[in-house]
Amino acid sequence: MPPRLPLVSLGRQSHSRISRASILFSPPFLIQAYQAFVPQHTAGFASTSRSLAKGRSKKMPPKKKNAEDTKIRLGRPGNNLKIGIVGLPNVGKSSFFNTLSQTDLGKAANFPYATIDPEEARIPVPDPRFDWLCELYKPVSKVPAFLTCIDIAGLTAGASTGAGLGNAFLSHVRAVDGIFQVVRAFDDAEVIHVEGDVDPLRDMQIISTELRLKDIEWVEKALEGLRKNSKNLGSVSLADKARKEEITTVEKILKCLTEDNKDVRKGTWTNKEVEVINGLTLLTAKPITYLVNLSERDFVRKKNKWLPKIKGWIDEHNPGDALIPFSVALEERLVSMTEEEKLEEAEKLGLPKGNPSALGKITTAGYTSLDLIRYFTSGPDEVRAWTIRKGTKAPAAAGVIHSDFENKFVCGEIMAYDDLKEFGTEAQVKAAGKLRQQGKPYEVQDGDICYWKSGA
Ligand SMILES: Nc1nc2c(ncn2[C@@H]2O[C@H](COP(=O)(O)OP(=O)(O)OP(=O)(O)O)[C@@H](O)[C@H]2O)c(=O)[nH]1
Ligand SMILES: [Mg+2]
Repeated sequence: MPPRLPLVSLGRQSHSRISRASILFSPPFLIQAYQAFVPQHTAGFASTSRSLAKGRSKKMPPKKKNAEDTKIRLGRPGNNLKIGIVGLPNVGKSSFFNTLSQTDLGKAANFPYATIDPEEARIPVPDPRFDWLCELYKPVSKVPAFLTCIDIAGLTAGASTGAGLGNAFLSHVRAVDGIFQVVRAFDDAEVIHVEGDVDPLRDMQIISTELRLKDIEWVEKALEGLRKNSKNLGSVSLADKARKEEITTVEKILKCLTEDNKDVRKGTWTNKEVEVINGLTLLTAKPITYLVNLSERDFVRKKNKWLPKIKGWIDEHNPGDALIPFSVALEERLVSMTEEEKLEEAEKLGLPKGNPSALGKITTAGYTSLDLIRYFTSGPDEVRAWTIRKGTKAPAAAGVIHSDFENKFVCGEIMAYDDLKEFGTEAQVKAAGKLRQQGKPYEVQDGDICYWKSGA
C-alpha cells in the first residue's frame, strides 16, 4: 500500500483548530515609530561574525527525508511576503494605508477608484520583546521586523469580468501573499458608497464572489489546457501518471470553488495537492484578515449594529479568519500625536490604558496570517529582528542575514528570549546551561536570539 499522505489544512495553521471567527478588539499594541531601515546583508553580518569556525563541519550521512513530516504551506515560499489592502472603492483603504505607513503615498480621496497604481510601504511590526532587548543592549542601531503592505485599487461587482478596474485590480491581488480586507461599516452621507448605501455583508459577498469567480475562470482554463495535452497519456510512464494526478487535483480544486462553495484556503489538501494549488497562484488561497472600518464613536464604545452580523458571515463563509474592528477616522487623528498625547487621548476617550490605535494589532495579525515569525540578533552594535517563515531550519534562517551563513553554516548558538529575560544576561543564561548549540536540523523558534557560526 502506498504511504498515506498527511492532510494539510490550507490557511493559517493557528486557526486550523478554531472554527469561529475571533474579534480582536483589545488591548491594542503599542506601535513603534521606528523608521530606520538598514539594508539587509550588512549590519547583521557584522554582528554575527564574531568568530568563524574553520573546517569544523563534519559531513553527516544524509538523513532519509520523511515526506509525511514536512507540511507544504500554501502560497509562495520565502520570507519576503506582501499583504495587499483590498475592498470596495471608497471604503477607506488608502486612508488606512497612509495612517499605517505614516505617509501620504496612498491616493485618498472622496471618489471611487481614486487609487489606480499600487503603492507599497514597509510597516514596523510591534513587539515588546524587541523593545526589551533594545532596553537591555542600548544598541547603536535598532531594526524591528517589517511587514510589506500594498494599497490596491477598489474592487467592484463584475470586476472578474473586467468591470471597474477589473483585471488590473485582480492582477495586483494576485501579486500579494495575503489580504487585508477593509470593510466599510461607518455611516457618512458625504462619503459616496458605490453600491448606494452601507451594507458590509453585501460588500463582503461581492469581494468573495469576485475573487472566487476569477479563480474559477483561472482553474477552468488550467484544466482545459491539461486535458488538451492529456489525450495520449498512457498508464505506465511516471510522467503520464503525474499528469493524470494533476488533472484530478485541478478537478478537485474546481469542485471546492463551485460545488462546495468554498475558498481554496478552506479546503483540506494533501501536500501534492498544495503543490498544484501553489502553481496556480489562486486568489482565494491567500489568507484574509477582515478590517472593519467603524466610526470613531462606534470604535470607542465597541458597538456597531453590523459587527455581530459580520462575525456571523465570517463564521459561515470563512470560519477562523480574523476580524479586527478599527476606525480610520480615529487613526487619522492619532497619527500626528506623540506617544504621550496618544495615552492622554485614550484616557479622554475612556479606552483601556495604553495606545488607543489598532494599527499595531492589525500589522501583527497580518504578519501572523502569513505564518511569519522572527528571531533576533542582539548586541551593543545592533538589535535586529529577522523575519522567517514558521518551520524554517537554522541554515535557511541564518541565510536571511547573508547567503554565506547558509552555504557555510556550522551551527547556531541560540537562547530563547524568555530565558534571557529570566536570567538577565547572556552570561547567566550560559551558566544556567540554557545557551544551546544547534545544528542544521534545528527549526528556529519565534523569539530565539541567535548567533550564527559559519565556516570559511
Ligand atoms: N467619515 C469617514 N470617512 C472616511 C473614513 N475612512 C475613509 N473616509 C473617507 O472616505 C473617502 C475615501 O477614502 P479612501 O481612503 O480614498 O478610500 P479607498 O478605499 O482607498 O478608495 P479607492 O482608492 O477609490 O478604492 C475619503 O474622503 C476619506 O476621507 C472613516 O473612517 N470615516
Ligand atoms: Mg484608494
